[in-house]
Amino acid sequence: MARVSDTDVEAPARLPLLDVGNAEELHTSSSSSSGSRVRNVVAVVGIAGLYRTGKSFLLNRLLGLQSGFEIGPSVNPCTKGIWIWGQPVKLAADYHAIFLDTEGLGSAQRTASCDMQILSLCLLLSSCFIYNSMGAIDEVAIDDLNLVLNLSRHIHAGTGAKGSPESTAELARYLPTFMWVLRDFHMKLEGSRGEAMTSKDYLEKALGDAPGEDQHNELRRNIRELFTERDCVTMIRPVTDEADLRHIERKKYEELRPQFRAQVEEFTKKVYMVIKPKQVDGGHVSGPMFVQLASEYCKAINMSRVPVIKSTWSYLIQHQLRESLKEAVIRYRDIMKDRALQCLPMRAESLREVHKGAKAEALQVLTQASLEADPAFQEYRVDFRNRIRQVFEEVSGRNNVASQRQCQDCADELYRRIIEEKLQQGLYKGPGAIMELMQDWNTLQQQFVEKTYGPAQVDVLTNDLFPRLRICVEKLTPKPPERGDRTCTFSSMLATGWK
Ligand SMILES: Nc1nc2c(ncn2[C@@H]2O[C@H](COP(=O)(O)OP(=O)(O)OP(=O)(O)O)[C@@H](O)[C@H]2O)c(=O)[nH]1
Ligand SMILES: [Mg+2]
Repeated sequence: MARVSDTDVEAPARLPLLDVGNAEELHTSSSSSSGSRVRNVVAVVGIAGLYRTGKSFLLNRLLGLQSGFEIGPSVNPCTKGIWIWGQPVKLAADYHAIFLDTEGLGSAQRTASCDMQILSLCLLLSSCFIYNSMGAIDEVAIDDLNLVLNLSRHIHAGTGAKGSPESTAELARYLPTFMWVLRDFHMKLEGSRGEAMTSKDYLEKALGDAPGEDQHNELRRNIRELFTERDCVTMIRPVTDEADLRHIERKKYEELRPQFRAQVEEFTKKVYMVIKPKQVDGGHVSGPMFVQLASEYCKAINMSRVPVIKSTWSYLIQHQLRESLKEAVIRYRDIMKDRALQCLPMRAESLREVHKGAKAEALQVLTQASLEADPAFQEYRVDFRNRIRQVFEEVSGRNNVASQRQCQDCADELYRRIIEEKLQQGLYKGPGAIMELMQDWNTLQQQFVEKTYGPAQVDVLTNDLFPRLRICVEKLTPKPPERGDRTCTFSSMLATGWK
């Protein structure tokens, strides 16, 4: 089973994701960017429930810790806003789980509307939602969860036509797996005829319609319809002694009641089994998108708007794709700068190789948010191709200029040193003059090819050096005295011999 991650052991353990201000407005905390350290896909485990019911303690146990998220010993609410565990748990190479601890619901310090916002946000952000409550699932417990009944008034899926009422089923598509944890549960799980029952059977039974309880049945139906993937676990009290219970984090895990530990381990196993990547509309949510999502939902809530999942998500996808495209082009540019621009001139094939490598690395940046399945991705892919083509053409152009300069300088230097000086000193003479010139030309050509790179090589050779050679040959060739007696011309020379 996965345990506390090795992604960033230096990271502070718990960090605020969302603060609740004095006017109960929501702020995304600056340290929330910790979530964006995970570039890949995330699973999000969120816990919510009434205040002072051991939520933070339980979340710590999911992380294999006795103290992690803050646990308070008094009656005063302890967790405020929404907190994130700063060290994501690695589930696979490119897949991490992040954990959200939320402020308890129902405290005297908050209004029902603020509770609703915290619950909505936790539901919207999680892929596995743990609902924590004390004791059995009775009418009180169902009542306590009645906030869920109002959920569709506080969140819109945004799938239906504008203005048309939204069905519970539409919203359910966007809701996480639901795990109801019953704390201090000491009853025996058995059916009416004494048959053994699993905790899931118990949940299903408790959520079934009861005759003559129309109002509660509506709540039950709502819970059933909203959370189609659901399960339940029960736990006894972790310790029997009240004083120990108050400072539970000070006790060693091994000192907790064995049955409680077995139940916690069963619960942990279940959570890690049902945990799944956070998805919206089939698109996976990456760390940075998760932080953005939290921020956009907060903005909507603060502006007294109802967060609309679908439009927030498409806005975020566009935003993320724009960011990924920008980063990908920067990565391509940086690689081309380091591996090409610093080394100009280069052979055209070498430049193409560098381009291929840079493009592959940049493509990884473009796809790291795992949004390839989104229809908008193709558009950005085309844009990416065009932009890197532009950069490549720019680098190729600079390679041409650098190559031209290098080839020209080299051609001038070699020609002056190997041929021109000898020509001026009249050292090519007699019948062997042309032959000697051709030997020097071979040396020049060999050195030129060794010392120069890039696309201008052939151009300088054919359009600069060859004409110079032709002029030399013509200078050294005596004028043909008679028609038909052409001892040596440039073209006959090419036919006879030099490479
Ligand atoms: N009865 C009981 N108390 C528990 C259990 N687990 C933890 N506690 C105690 O409950 C108190 C609150 O624990 P927390 O984990 O801070 O509870 P919380 O739900 O996160 O509290 P808020 O953040 O204030 O909503 C502490 O004194 C814990 O020792 C449990 O299973 N049963
Ligand atoms: Mg807490």
